[in-house]
Amino acid sequence: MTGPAEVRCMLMRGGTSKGAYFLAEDLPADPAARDELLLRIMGSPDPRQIDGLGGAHPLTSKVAVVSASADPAADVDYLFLQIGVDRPEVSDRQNCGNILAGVGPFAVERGLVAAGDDETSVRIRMLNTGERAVAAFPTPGGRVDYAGDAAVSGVPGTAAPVTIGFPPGARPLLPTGRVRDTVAGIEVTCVDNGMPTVLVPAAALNVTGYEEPGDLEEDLALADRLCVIRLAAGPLMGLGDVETATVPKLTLLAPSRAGGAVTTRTFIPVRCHTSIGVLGAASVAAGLLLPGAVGEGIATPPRRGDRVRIEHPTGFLDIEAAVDPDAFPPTARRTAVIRTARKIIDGTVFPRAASPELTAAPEPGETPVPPARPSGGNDGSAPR
Ligand code: NQM
Repeated sequence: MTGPAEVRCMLMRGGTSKGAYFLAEDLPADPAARDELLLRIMGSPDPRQIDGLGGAHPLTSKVAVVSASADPAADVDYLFLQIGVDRPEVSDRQNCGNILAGVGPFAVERGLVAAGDDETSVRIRMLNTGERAVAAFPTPGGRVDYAGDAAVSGVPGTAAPVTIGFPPGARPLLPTGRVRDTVAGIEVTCVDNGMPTVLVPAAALNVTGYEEPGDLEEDLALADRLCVIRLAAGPLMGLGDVETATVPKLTLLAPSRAGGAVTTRTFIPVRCHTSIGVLGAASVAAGLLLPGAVGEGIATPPRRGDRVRIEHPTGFLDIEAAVDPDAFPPTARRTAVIRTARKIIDGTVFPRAASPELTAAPEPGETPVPPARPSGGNDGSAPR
């Protein structure tokens, strides 16, 4: 495939992630041609992504594709794509709430949505899941203002707040239909409040849950157990075979050490997150609010309807979450979060030349090209 020699692109930080934002009309309409082009733009496959925009980590190897929505209930459509770091894979099987934070500002920057005088609110249809979000952010004088005093743990400094509300989704909050499951001999709670997530007590895996992400990634016995749990939980959650998928995520729970509801370490699904995903945190918060879930006895019970503070390796993430645990099945009522986003570069990206040997997906068990550490998922994951 050849594709365009240059593409309009905006590089943005969204929450604790960074990604390349495109108008859908600036990319090939055919998904295979689009994905092949995006691999070349991001510099994948290559553990360093040295020849592209990617930042050599799944949290910085992300793409947002945005277009005006044909749905009258939405202003824009947002498709999230996770670009493999060391594998030539592009996945639309998960959403991303951090990259979502940049979608509203990007839509205004590209003229898809007219800015309000003070603040602009953008209704977003998230194509990965079919769910919706509304993002509100300051636009004084009709221009996006990225400067402000909102702090996000894991991001240096402060920036303008992007307030994101999620109406209840149509997907079941408890994808297995149970508040607890025994998976690979361990009691877990499988929950999906925007991100399919398996909650696992850290102690059940013989870790404290306070370790540094890098130390957890080096624990190969832990990696093996997490892999077994994930592969068994995926089908139970209705996700089918998840061997090459980036979902479900696995979140280890330990008692709070800083006044929050709980401490977390999240695997996405093989690399350990340096903080926690937005929708991942929304799922953890909803899971903690469900009586009988594995967080009981570990988490400090958040009062219903309250802000749930999820601690993570670089601070905390506050989620406004309310569930209706008495409904059958239990449902989420409300979820909201404050993030920040920032335009980093707006311009033209020049994709690496096409070379078939770099973009062909390796057969299972085959070493990715170029030779790189093998990975357990399309997230540029750690050796298995
Ligand atoms: O859960 C990482 C991130 C994410 C996803 C991941 C996210 C979310 O931190 O909404 O934001 O879980 O792969 O960007």
